[in-house]
Amino acid sequence: MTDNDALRERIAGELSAARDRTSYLTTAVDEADLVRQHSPLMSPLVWDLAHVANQEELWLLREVGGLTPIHPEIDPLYDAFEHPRSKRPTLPLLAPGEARGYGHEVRGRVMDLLEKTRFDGTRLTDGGFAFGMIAQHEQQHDETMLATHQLRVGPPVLSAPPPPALLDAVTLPAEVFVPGGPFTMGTSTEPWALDNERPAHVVDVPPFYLDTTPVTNAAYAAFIADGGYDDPRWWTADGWAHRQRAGLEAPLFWRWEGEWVRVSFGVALPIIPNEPVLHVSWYEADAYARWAGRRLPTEAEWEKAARHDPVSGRSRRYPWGDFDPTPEVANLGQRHLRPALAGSYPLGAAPSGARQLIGDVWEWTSSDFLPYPGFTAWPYKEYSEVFFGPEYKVLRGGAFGVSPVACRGTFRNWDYPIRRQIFAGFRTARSASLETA
Ligand code: AVJ
Ligand code: FE
Repeated sequence: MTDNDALRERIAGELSAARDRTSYLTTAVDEADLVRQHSPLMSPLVWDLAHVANQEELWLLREVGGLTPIHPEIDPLYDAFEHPRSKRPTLPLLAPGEARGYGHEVRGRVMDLLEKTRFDGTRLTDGGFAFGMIAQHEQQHDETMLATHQLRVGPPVLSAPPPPALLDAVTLPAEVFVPGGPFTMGTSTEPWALDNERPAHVVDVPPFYLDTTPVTNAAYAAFIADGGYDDPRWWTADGWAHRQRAGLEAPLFWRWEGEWVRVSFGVALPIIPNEPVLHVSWYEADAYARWAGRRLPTEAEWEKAARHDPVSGRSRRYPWGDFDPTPEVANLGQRHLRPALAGSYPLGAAPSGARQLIGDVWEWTSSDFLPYPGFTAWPYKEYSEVFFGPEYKVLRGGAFGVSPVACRGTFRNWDYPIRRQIFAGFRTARSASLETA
C-alpha cells in the first residue's frame, strides 16, 4: 500500500466516524426535537446537520474538486456569521430529511473525489489537510450538538458505559513542578493542525507548579460552602458583575437538594466528589483559583506541562508521547458521557506527572485568544482570525466528547469568559519564582 493509499484510508475512516457520530446524535431524538431550539445559546440540531454538509461541499467539492455548487441558494442559511444561533430557528432551514439527504449526496461525491485526489501540489490537499479539516469540523459540531443534548430537557436519550475505575490516584501529589526555561509551543509540522496552532515558536516559561489533576466537584463544593460566590474578594470586577447579574451560585446543571445534585444528559444524581468539575465559566474558575490562593495557568504553562520532554528537550505531540490517543491514555471520543475520576489514566501522564491534560474536561487558561508570532490565516479568516482579542479566553486539552481527530497537544479552543454550557473545567497553578509569584 502506498503512503497515498494509507492516507486515503485514514481520511475515509475519519469522515465516516464523524458521520456515524452525527447520525447517532441526530437520530436519538424525534424530528420535532431536531428543529426545536433547546437553548438560545445553541442552534437547532437540524442546523448543525446541514451546516456540516454545507462546509464539506464548500471546502471539498467546490474548493478542492472545482465542482459546481449543488445548492448555492442555501449557503447564507448555513453561514455561521450571517445569523446568530438564537435566530436560526426562524430561518427556512432544510427539514431533517432534506438535511440528511444533502449530507449523503455531498459525502458520496466527496468519496469519489477522495479516490482521485493526490495529496501534494496544492496547499489545501497537502497531507490531506482540507479533508482533515472537514473531519475535525464535523466532530467539533458533534461536540456542539452534545452540548445541545446536555441542555435539552426531557428523559435521557443518550447512554454510554462509565469511564474506567480509578487505580492509584490516592497516592498522587496535589501538584507537579515544571522547571523554568524555553520550550517549543505550537507546531509547524502536524499536518492537520489548524492555523491558530501555527507556527512552532520558542517560549521561555518561568518555573511553576500545576495541579496534578483537574479541580474536582468536592473541591469546588468546598469553595461554594465557604461562601465563595458571595465574596467579591475572589472575583475580578467583570466576574463579580457577571456573577451578580446572572445570579450564579453553583456550576450550570447543579442544584441543591440537601446535597449537590448534577443533571447529566437528563439523569439527576448526587455529584461524584472525585470527578473533575464541569460547566463552570472562566469567571468562576478564576474566582475559585484566587480563593485557593492560586491562579489559572497561562496557555504557555499548560502546553509546556503537557508537551515538554525535559530529557530530549523537544515537545511531544501529546503528554504521553507521539502516538495518537488510545482508550488507555485519554477519555476522548464520547466513549463515555462524563469525565473520569481525577487521577485516572496513569498511562496518559505527562513527563511532569500531570494527568488528564488531554481528555475529560476542557481546561480554562488565564490567556486571551491571540495569534502566535508569525500567524497567517489559513484557509479562511473566519476560523480563527476574526476571534483574536481579549474578549475570548483559551481552553486546552479537550473533553470526553472531543474526537481524537480534533484534539492535539497544540489544539486551541476559545470562548467567552461567561460561557458554561461547554464541557469546561480547569486546574490551578502557582509561580515557583518569587519575583513572578
Ligand atoms: C473552535 C469550538 C470555538 O464552534 O465556534 C465550528 C469551531 N468553527 N465551525 C466553534 C468551529 C467553525 C469553533 N470553536
Ligand atoms: Fe462550523
